[in-house]
Amino acid sequence: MIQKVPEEEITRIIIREALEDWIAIADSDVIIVGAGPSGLTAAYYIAQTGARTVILDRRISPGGGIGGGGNLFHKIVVAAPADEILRDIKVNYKEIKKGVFVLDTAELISKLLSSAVDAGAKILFGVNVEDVIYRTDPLRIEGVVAIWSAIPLAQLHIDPLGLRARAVIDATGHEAEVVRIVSRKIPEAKIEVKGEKSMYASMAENFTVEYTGEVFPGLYVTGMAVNATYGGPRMGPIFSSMLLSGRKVAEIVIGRLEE
Ligand code: 48F
Repeated sequence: MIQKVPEEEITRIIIREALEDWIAIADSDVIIVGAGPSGLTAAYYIAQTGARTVILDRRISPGGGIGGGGNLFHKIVVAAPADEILRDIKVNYKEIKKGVFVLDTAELISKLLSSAVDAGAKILFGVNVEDVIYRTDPLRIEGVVAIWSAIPLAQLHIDPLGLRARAVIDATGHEAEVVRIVSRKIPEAKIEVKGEKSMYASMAENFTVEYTGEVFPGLYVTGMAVNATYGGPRMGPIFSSMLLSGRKVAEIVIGRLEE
């Protein structure tokens, strides 16, 4: 027999424990917006240092664009040196030729997710980031403004909640949503989002890693959001730069937190 747990007790456990987490994340070291490959990789390396790391994703499933593979074929290609990261998170892969690897989408999602969680990152689903918190003198980003994703979908007029963080990472993918918000709502930040260009896989991969970093004080960008921000091409289902960009932004943010 399975032990009986009355309905009201299940409800109280869920609400009490979830609220404890929300009270803690009202003030974090790092908030990452987006649980795709770049955001999860960044969370894995940052959380290992003991920094209080939170990922918010508007969907109720992890992995962002990983699950779609290439046109729904369940494989992802990765090129060297991103295989270092695959080994860090213990993903099984096949080496097709020197420096070119292929792996299953489900395995990449599950290993990235479990590695980030085991490192100590808190991942919350169904949370939409719709704005940022900013400060002047000096002008900087100091957090995000979030609301359950179901609320804007239902077109309800409900005020969101502000969550403070020492660093905010935009890992929202092709739309660079957080950077776009800053560009639109804080004109004195003088940020222009150039928008992503058409496909040129090898150029795109190097572009992503090269331009990964701080876009504005307190705001960092990783993954496809880099290409959208700075006008780089797309690369399709080769994910080396998503992983390497996640690791690079982690190294930059860890350095800043130590300053
Ligand atoms: O799109 P996504 O996977 O971003 P990524 O890490 O990786 C891109 C690749 O998947 C692929 C590619 C590489 O070859 O081109 O597309 O750059 O994951 C972004 C995640 O952010 C969430 C979204 O639901 C997705 O899971 N997201 C986007 N905007 C918001 C958000 C927002 N405003 N609030 C919360 N979550």
